[in-house]
Amino acid sequence: MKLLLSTLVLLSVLCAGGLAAESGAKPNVLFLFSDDQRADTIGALGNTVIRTPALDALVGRGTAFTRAYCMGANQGAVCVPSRAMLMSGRTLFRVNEQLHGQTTWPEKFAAAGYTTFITGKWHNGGESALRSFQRGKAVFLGGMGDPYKLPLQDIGEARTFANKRVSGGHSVQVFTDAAVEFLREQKGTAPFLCYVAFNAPHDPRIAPKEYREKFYGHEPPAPANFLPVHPFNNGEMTIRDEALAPWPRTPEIVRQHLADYYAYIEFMDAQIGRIIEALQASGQAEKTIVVFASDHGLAIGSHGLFGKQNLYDHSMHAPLVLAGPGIPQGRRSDALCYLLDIFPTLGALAGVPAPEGSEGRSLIPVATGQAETSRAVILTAYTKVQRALREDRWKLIVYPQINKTQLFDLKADPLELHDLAADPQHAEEVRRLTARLHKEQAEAGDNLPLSTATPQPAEFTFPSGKRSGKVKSIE
Ligand SMILES: [Ca+2]
Repeated sequence: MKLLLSTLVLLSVLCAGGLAAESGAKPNVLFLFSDDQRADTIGALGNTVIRTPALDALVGRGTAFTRAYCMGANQGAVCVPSRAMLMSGRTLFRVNEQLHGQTTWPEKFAAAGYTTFITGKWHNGGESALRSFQRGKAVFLGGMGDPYKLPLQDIGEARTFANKRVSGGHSVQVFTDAAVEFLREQKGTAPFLCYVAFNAPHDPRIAPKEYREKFYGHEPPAPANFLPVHPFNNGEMTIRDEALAPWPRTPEIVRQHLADYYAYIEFMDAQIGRIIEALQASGQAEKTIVVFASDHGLAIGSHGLFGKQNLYDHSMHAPLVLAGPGIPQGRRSDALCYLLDIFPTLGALAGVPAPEGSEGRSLIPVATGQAETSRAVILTAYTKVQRALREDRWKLIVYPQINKTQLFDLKADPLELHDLAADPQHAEEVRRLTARLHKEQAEAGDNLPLSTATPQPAEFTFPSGKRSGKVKSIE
């Protein structure tokens, strides 16, 4: 039965692909990318509090990849390497964060005849932005800040920057206006790649008041894996993102943060609805692959953490949905994958060859049921202080600076609450996964030792008294 289903799905996909091939047209790509959005914040994927009708509709007409991961970061601003990996298809230890000398996927789309356009957050240096897109409007080159006052740039046909003044609007709306304007110009003469990178729901989480008001007195519940304090020193306990709330964390303050976070996602969802409407009005919707993803997740109270500088699922797991020609409708895939697999997937659907060095794999075989798995394991890394390996069932996290290991049975304990590493019953699992982690590190070009002769103190004593009001900017 399963084989028959897979064959039917494959046939319908091949038919859709065949139609595109008959007309000689390459599919358009509308790529919607959010910032710091946990995978558990989409209504159609199981969140009963948040309202995300535009994303829900996308889930309904596409395939949701429910185990997509950011590979991690060599610095606190996890956004930067995540986006560099996305754009190049390269893995963490082989990507250059500014993409120096590394060809990007959008460059290859342009070379294949696509009109390429960017609006929103870039974050990987000006040179690579100009090289990667032919045109851009309201491009935010990097960092963060008040969404009503961001410095934005336009990229002209001559591939130079022109300053743009934000005229009082919210940046998420400004990016949406730019995308809508671009889509209105599209008449089907050339295929397009339209990349829209929102700076939401990244802090400062300033959604318009009417979105925030809906949650006043109706704050979302604290995460089920909420803790007042992380139980040990993970090597990055007091970085800027962690200092956004005082210690010990309380359910009340976490719920206030989540209210702003959910409001910001709902506001962004309304803007995504405007973009989808513009796509439909352009007459191009049938020929357009729509992608929605985020650069990584966020803790917001889970495990006593607030940022994304950790390797728990809430922080490295990201939402990923694809819909359009060549993508099965209304499907879920639990295949393990990386965000850096997105562009190789689009390349496979559009017949665009990979840039040199791209290591990502097309997700089409798992989406269509031709293959059960794409990757057997996911390696994640955070600076020199954390390494993790997840398989279908087991996950190992190692903290080399304190010689600590955690083992989670994700099947029984998806929230990563019960560390089994010290249980003699699971000693063999820890040995096996540690060996596999070493192997994956070697293949990825990561030479960090998993233990140290001079460990740091494992206890974490949180800063007491009034926290400092000024925190260093880390995206
Ligand atoms: Ca981010």
